[in-house]
Amino acid sequence: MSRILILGSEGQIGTELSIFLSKIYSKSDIITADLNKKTDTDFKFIKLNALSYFDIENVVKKYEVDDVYHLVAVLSAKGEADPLNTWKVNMTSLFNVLELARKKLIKKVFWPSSISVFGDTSPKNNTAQFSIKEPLTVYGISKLSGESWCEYYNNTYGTDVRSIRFPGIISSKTLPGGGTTDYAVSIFYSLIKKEVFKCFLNKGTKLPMIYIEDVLRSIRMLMKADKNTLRIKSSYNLSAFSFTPNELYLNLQKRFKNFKIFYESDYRQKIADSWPNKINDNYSRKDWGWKPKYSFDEMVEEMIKKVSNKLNNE
Ligand code: AKB
Repeated sequence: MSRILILGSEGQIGTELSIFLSKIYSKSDIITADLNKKTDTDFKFIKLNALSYFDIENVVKKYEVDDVYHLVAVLSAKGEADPLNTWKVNMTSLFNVLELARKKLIKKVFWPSSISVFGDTSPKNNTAQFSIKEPLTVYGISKLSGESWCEYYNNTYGTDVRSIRFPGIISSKTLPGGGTTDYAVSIFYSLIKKEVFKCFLNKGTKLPMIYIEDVLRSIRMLMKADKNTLRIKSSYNLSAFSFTPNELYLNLQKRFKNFKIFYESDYRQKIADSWPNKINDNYSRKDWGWKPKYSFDEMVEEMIKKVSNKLNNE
């Protein structure tokens, strides 16, 4: 069994990944790390800045870490407020982990990329693994560059770094911080709180999305796969379902008749408009058997249950 380190453990993916992996690994083999502890989980927690190579190296050596899940990132919308800092955070933290792997201090790395690597010149529908990529945001530029570096480390040093281009992630434990797809999470909070929802994207903006359970499963499947079957050394396209704000609203309104929405798009509209409507994930399906479990409807049902429970227990 490997010992794992989750960097960015208190974020949207990290808070759920640690719990998910604790069903596979023994709890004592999971080390979580972030700038600050935000959740009430009782995993071993290290306060750490992923920009410091030596801080990560010390943890890796002290706890004899095998695999690192590197989830630290400034997302697409927030990233635009301070482009140079976004570049610094997203790239320096990645290099720190890639260097640990190159030096053979760790065995395997997982690093998430995103649909933000695509841009206005990419095909909108059925966007393929190797479609044109001209990202609009600093976040997208950092993810695309990061993908190339992962591929470089894989090819040049034999580093085992694996990556997935995630669509918008819908989850209930921790709110995503500063993404363009965040409306699809916050809408559930407005619904349960009986508030009118103000949507920052236009009603017809179709985007690829995925439910967190499928995100966790995909990470596990890719990390478990035989390295020799993985043809993509940069990052794998991944798909689950796509919908517009209006389709999500109508789905919710079917169940909650009085729920109201209004649309007031802002700077995030331009970012969303540059992203694909639907992703082609043939390489993931062929190379490591990817198939999503959650449909749009199932995600909606789960989110209503989970967000209701969460708010009732607050
Ligand atoms: C964002 O909106 O920035 C993220 C993403 C799609 O990578 N959720």
